[in-house]
Amino acid sequence: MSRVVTAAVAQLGPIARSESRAEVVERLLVMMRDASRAGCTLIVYPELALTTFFPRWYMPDQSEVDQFFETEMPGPDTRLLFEEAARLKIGFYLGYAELCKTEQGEIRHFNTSILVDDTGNIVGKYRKIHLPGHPEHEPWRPFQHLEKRYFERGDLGFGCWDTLGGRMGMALCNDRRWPETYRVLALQGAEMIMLGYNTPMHYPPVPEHDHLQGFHNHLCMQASAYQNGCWVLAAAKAGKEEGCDLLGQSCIIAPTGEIVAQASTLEDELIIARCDLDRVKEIRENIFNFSLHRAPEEYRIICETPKVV
Ligand code: ING
Repeated sequence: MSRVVTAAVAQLGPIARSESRAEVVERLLVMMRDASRAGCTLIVYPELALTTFFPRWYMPDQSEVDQFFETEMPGPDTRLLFEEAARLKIGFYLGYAELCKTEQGEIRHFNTSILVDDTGNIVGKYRKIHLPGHPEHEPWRPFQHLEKRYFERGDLGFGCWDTLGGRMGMALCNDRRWPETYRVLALQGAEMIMLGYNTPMHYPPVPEHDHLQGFHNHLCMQASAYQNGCWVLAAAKAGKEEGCDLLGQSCIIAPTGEIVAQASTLEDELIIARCDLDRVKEIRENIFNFSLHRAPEEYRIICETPKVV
């Protein structure tokens, strides 16, 4: 019996700074209902899907920064999403800014994603490991990218969960550019890797690469889907958001590296594909049969040093 998961990727258009959580959740619900009507059992939302991409601004006042974070999940505004998911029997991946307290009462800030099953239960959580950008205000930039200031590096590792008909892995945005992300998940048996992203078209440190944002976006994910034999579901926050142009090109990529569905607008747009999880075998049992062909004893340097030796 084939293991086909009918999956949706919900691209979000711009979220204004003034937009409330409730207004954003309503947009998420519209796409969840569309996905359900199309027979989907899973929907992937973008990174930081509940607010505008606030790391673009330098905010010296931490209480202003904290307004973009969720202190509970589900919370008063997001509970609707969980309830509708359970009613429609559809699971979802959601990216959001997580503010949490340790037992010792210290406050932590993470760029987080959760995996919610089709009964509305949170079955998995991931906290972003590859944080791009810079920690201090850099006024030379037309806009900031202060993820290294506002978030701590994730402390949960890269995880996989058996849910929604397959073995699911999660990542967030810049993680998708690093081959280690997918290999660590694939070595845990991930068959489907979900991720959301907010990617400005303009990259201030190297503006001559701006025209390559779309190419690099798909290059990383297509290569990694193929080299690890897994499905990749990628949801963009897209369009001109608070004056900053964000890349769209949300997509669903097969284990062969082929894009099987792609967004064509910079707005809220649903893309859908029937993902046969057994297709991972075409790759995993042949060209990238890890146990037959990998030589980890030759790769030690990858784990022993963060930089060129
Ligand atoms: N955004 C970007 C990303 O990795 C970036 C950062 C933009 C890197 C443009 C390189 C070029 O897609 C996040 N949120 O990680």
